[in-house]
Amino acid sequence: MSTIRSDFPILNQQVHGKPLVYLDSAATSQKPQQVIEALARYYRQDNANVHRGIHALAERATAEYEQARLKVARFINAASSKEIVFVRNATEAINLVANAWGRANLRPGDEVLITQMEHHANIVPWQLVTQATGATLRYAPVTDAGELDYDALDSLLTGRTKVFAFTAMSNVLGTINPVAELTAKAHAVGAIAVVDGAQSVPHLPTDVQALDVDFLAISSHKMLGPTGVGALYGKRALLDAMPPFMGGGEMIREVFMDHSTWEDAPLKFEAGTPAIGEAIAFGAAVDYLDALGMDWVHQHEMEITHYAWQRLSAIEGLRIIGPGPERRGGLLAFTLADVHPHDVAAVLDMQGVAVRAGHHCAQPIHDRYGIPATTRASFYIYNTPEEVDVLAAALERARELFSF
Ligand code: C6P
Repeated sequence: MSTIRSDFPILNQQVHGKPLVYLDSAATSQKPQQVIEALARYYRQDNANVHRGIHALAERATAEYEQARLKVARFINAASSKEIVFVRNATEAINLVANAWGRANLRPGDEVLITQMEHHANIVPWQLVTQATGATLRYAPVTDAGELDYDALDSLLTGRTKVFAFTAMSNVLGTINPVAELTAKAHAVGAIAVVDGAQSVPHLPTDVQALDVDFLAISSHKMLGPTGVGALYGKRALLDAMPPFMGGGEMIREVFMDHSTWEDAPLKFEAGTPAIGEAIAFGAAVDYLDALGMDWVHQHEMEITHYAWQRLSAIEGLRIIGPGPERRGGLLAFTLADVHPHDVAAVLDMQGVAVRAGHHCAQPIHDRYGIPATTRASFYIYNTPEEVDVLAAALERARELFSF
């Protein structure tokens, strides 16, 4: 653990006179030296535009950019790197599918099914595309225990369903959804499965071929990589059949006055100059996680989460929302009596503990439980049980301060 922590220089600092305890990796993870160095090295040595120049720097930048695409493809076991589109983040990945696939395939009478536990990134793009196409948006409900309601889900998946879009892991409940099973249910009614992997890919082994998902959205910044880059995995046949989402340089084959023709996927979806250095550093983040092994990553988080569950459940007035620790990923969102989550987070911050408070861009799931907001602690490879002890002590301090 001390070797891992020494790779993250940012963790070694004091906040308000206390050692930083960073428990906000679900919002964005910290970056190891190796990733920071990959980004700096690119700008120091290789900076050039990709797929355009014929000089040495341009060739190096292009090779490294394409190498990063290959690393991401291997990380999720895609059949080919042509199935990886570099985008800005998971949000853009889902918008790409909703716009490119959705606008070409959805008609009045069709249905898009999402779930009540989605992040706004997997709600709003579907609201926009169903409004534009005349299709109908439906929601699969969530049980009191924070799981999908499978009976309701089965009745909502019908021959009218063209898209079933769901998160692999909720950023509020922590629920890990059975992606292969849900994908099979979508395919059984002829729908495509669009999976939001923003919270799962950084934390769990992912094999898109075994899961058989049609699309998977990924953010680099939640898995040790830089902001400004993410990936959309899409099955080759689907990407090939889709029209582009944005037009411009890089994505065309030929441009005439009255029409244009497109590059093959993935370039067809990468209009304009991409985040080159960030994509290369994303590749370095994948290398880092590969070296640790995703089974280890998951195991480590499970241990911390079980421990945190046990410590936090013992705090009077604290209510964790979502399923038990054996059915969730590495995060806990909770309420503390009727203290506003922002006040809880502010007290924790004074103890050096960084957590997130608010609706975490997932208002419908908070509405489901009749609460406007929660405080959320989220864990990653660099967190330790001792940090959970600091969190628990800081929450006890909050209890004293708000005297209940
Ligand atoms: N959730 C959180 O604090 P972007 O912003 O595009 O990188 O990721 C969007 C996104 C999509 N799906 C899920 C399940 C997510 O959790 C997120 C991002 C952060 O929970 C920031 S709002």
